[in-house]
Amino acid sequence: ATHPLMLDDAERSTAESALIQGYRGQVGVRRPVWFMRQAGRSLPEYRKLREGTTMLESCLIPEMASEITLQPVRRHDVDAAIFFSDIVIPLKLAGIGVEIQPGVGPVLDAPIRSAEDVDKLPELTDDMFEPITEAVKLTVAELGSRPLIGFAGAPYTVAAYMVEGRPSRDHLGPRTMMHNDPKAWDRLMAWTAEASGRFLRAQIMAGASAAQLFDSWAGSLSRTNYETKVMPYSKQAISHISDLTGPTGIPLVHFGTGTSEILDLIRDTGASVVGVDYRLRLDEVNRRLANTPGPDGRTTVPLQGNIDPALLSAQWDVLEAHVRDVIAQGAEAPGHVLNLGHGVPPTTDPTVLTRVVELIHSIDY
Ligand code: 1CP
Repeated sequence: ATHPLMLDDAERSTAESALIQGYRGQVGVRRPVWFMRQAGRSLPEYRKLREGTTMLESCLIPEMASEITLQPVRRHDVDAAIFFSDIVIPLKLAGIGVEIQPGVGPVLDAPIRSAEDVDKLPELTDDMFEPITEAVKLTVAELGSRPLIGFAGAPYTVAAYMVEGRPSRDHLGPRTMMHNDPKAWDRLMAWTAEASGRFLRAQIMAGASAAQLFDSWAGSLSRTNYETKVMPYSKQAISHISDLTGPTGIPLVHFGTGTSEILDLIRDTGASVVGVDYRLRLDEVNRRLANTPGPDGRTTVPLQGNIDPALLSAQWDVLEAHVRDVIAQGAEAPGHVLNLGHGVPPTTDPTVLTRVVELIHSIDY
């Protein structure tokens, strides 16, 4: 009990096998669960530690990023840590003016509007990820064998922020640019693919044992636009780690919201696990994948999701029934790791998350 996570060796290896086995479609020692945005504003210990430090600064101070990553693991006994960082960190590290405005999200000093803007994007290097490498190493040392999940934004979601300059609902800017100035679009997407690919690789090389690509806004695209204007660059980002992934390598989760019409394409970028939002039942997701084999012949794959974040504020019996239903639906897939259908809302009572983890771990597996 001197370990910072206060777990003995047996408990730590339990947690490791649970997640990685879940991602591989094997039944491990317990039913695995973690939450997108499990670190952050729902936790009072996070708000206290962050006082006086901006969001992106906190990501670049290795001791702080590491401590914030560990907080939800200690508190909730989730089966994985997700590295505390942000999808715009590679931009910041490359020297692009970007901040996270409280209550808003990522805001760029100079949005990318033209081919000239794209041409001026800085060069990417491996040493720029030094603070990330250091933070991951510190975190992995503290975690013992409990897995750390590394992540990056997919090229489209990152490009959407770069073109809009801030969060937007309809993503009109990038959706116009991909048709109106396809050459600039291709160069922008090639740049973001490289930035995200290198960011992922840096985290894995420093010790992350799984990875997740977030294409949070892919659902704003038509299937055709996703397939022709976006998917090739998601594949390009993934190609930076393809020597490390594969059936016995690092599991790679590919998550997006509103992806019901492109689930097969989300799988066919090369991910081993499909992350699903709360809009579609997991049994239906599994059916759609079964009916749309990929070029590599794969059909169903292990799924991650999809507890509706809205139900975290519901009465316990309502939430419990929902969690049990999600587990029943997930049983049809060849593997299932519990998560939310999107991030933890900042107003969530963290004791509810702890109770959800306890519930999931208590149900026969
Ligand atoms: O001050 C704060 O606490 C700011 C809130 C915050 C946090 C905690 C932001 C700003 N980013 C983060 C951390 C973060 N971002 C993590 C940490 C690990 C964890 O999950 O615990 C991760 C994985 C991300 C990834 C991220 N950032 C995504 C993909 C996931 C998703 O939610 O769809 C996206 C879209 C972003 C952009 C972003 N950063 C921050 C905000 C509020 C947003 C979204 C803004 C919008 O709605 O467009």
